[in-house]
Amino acid sequence: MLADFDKEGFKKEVITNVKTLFRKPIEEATPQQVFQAVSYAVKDDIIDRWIATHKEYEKKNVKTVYYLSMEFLMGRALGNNLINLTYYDAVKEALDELGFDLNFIEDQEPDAALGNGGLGRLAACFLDSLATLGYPAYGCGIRYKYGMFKQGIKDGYQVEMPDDWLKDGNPFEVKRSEYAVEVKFGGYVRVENKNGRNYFIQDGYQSVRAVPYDLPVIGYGNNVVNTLRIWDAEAIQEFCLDSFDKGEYEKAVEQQNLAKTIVEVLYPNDNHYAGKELRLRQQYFFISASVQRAILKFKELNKDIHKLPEKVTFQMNDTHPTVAVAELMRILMDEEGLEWDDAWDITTRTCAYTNHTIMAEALEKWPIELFSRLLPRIYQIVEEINRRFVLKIQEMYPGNQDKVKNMAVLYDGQVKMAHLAIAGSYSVNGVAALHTKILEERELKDFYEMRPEQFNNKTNGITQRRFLLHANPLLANWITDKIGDEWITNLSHLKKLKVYVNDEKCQHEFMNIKYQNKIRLAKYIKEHNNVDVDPRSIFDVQVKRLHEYKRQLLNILHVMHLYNRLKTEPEFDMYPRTFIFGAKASAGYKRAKLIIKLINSVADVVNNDASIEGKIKVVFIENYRVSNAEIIFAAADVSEQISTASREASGTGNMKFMLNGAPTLGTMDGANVEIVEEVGIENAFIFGLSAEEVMKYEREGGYNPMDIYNNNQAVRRVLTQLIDGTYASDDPDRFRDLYDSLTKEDVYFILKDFDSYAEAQQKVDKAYQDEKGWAKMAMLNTACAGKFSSDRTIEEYAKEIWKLKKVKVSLDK
Ligand code: 26W
Repeated sequence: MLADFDKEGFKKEVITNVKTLFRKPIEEATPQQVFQAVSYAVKDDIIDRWIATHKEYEKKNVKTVYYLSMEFLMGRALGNNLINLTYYDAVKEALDELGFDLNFIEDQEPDAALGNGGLGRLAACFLDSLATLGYPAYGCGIRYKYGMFKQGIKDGYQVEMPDDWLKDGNPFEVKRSEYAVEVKFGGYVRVENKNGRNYFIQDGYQSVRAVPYDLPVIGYGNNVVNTLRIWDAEAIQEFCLDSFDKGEYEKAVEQQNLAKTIVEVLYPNDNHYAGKELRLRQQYFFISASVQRAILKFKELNKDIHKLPEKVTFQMNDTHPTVAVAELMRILMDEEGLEWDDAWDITTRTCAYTNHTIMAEALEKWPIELFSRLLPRIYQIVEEINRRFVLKIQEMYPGNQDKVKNMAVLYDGQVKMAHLAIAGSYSVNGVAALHTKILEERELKDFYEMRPEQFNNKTNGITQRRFLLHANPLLANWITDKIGDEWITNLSHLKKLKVYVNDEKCQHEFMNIKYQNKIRLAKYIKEHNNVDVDPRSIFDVQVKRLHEYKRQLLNILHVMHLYNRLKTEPEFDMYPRTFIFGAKASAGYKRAKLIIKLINSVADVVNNDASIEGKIKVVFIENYRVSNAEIIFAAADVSEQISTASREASGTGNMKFMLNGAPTLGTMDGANVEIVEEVGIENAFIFGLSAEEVMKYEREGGYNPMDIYNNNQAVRRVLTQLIDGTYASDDPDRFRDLYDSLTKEDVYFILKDFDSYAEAQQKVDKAYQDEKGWAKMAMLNTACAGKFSSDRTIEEYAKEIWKLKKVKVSLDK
């Protein structure tokens, strides 16, 4: 796929852009300005494809998926756009000739961090795959002014700083004022009878203008450019400065403030529902805008609204966009004039729902009082959905009050968003085989029994374009040398690498690439954390959101245990290991923040103890995010995926490590199960309770952690060190909360799994010292990663849920 790239023209355009944007010759431009100028030049190349793609979609009147998501964790755009345009190397060369290093220019771009973690990054990978496969799709979300907070580490503690990602402007976005729509909040519903039909009219409301900004999503080498549409809020009435009428003035200011607050900031909670009114406002804001716009677009090309399900699917990314069900009903009835049954039939053939978590504290349940006050018309519709749904339950299970209690949309004074999503959708899917099984057999059992055909699994995936081709150019080139470049758009080709895993020369090459990537990461760590790490040590990595169920605490307790052994067992030896952590904790999640402090406190002690001769290093990488993740995955030797079995719906970091040749050290949880299936259990380090075992303990009221405390000296020792000042000499009680949580309940089975984890860790130590064996294992992980491409996932969604057709786009010259 040779790109028709005009290098000289491009160079000229960069120079011109610097001049027109910044009134400067390029020699005087700052790196940020060069980044802007380069991005605008690249955007020029994107625009024609973008227009051509949408022209083709319109011409063919294609079915389109609207991926509705509160979060899109896109990371940086420039490098990825160049990769997918297949211009990366050519632009690198052009910039070299202008005296700039492309990598350095890429580093000037702030991450678009409009997401928390797994769910948001999955949405970003899906957009990449949709465009690459040529499927018509929009991502619909919010243009948060502030994305995921920037994390600093001060004195070992996390501090949060605002992420002002738009401060220099976003060169790739296009504001589309012509597509603005109005979104209404509050007020009351008035009924008006016209020609014998009741019309419901919202009055006395406050409203905002939703204005879309479009970002291009570029398919790999296929001229397709899809759209990520993120909504900004503006006041309906322009602020009228010369209005001295007090009432008018206040109203104008109020509207401005309402608009400003709605899109101000991404809620930094991951897997934890906080029930904030502003969050519900955000949800309705972007859903109402997206659904209104989608219907208007549909009507441009189609006459009969009944055909909507043939042309549109709204895929709801978790329950956050679930008001879409009621909003679509509202539009179909109040604006299109359909009767309930007709509208409901269309809605339930248009909406589909993905569940991403079984964590009870993540379930969204809005108090009816709040919901009905903020969204009076939507609430009426939800009430009617509930009334009819409950009737259906009673019809199927006469006299069974438990079923109603477990499944109703409205219960206990709350609107249960998951129940609304299931009632209003034709498809409900989990994100890994084990997760879907748990949904069917436990979490959503009653719904599954009522309508089993509605349920399906779509195991998550990741895009190899970002997480191998862009993140790990050395390995990408090596793979292409060996098996050609088809893996870029068909990852199953990686299995051709299997013939090389016993070849010593290949093993050397592969491990040497890993070593080069470890040097790159070591340099990053030195620059950003000022810690020296030895690239010859094992890089053992756990990077993900900080959450008790993900068990970073198990990892650091084990580090404390290893340190104890080095200090007290003269015959104990281990291969040098660098334990690398990266994690943001929700700002209000105290225990998670304390775990970060513990990791840093252990680092302080261990890293500065010369007596252990550098056998253990602990590093906490500040501000873990998509852009540094790319460097981290490429450099990892060991992938820590150690969640309590049954808790991690899928995980996607596990797949990124695997693709980059790092074996999994993990529990049989989420997609780890499928990773082991692909690579073979002998090429992973599996430990701990199974999901079945965990769930059995839970049914029986938990287990007693004191049994382990009393019988396991190593565990007792590290627990005692949590409260004796070993890692908190200035305040020995600092970590008491962690001690208490482990000894009283240990709801995440950390002590229960400790021995099994330590044993698996010993196996890692031994396995790594067998150089050839390790190289083979690492290569097999890469070779067997084919299944975990988001291209595979999206093909499954497109065929089985969305029924989309691929579109080809050519550029008329
Ligand atoms: C309402 C607060 C809230 C915020 C975010 C609740 C739930 C969430 C997300 C659903 C949490 C999340 O990111 N879940 C992760 O989704 C990934 C993609 O499917 C999975 O790989 C992870 O296992 C799952 O934790």
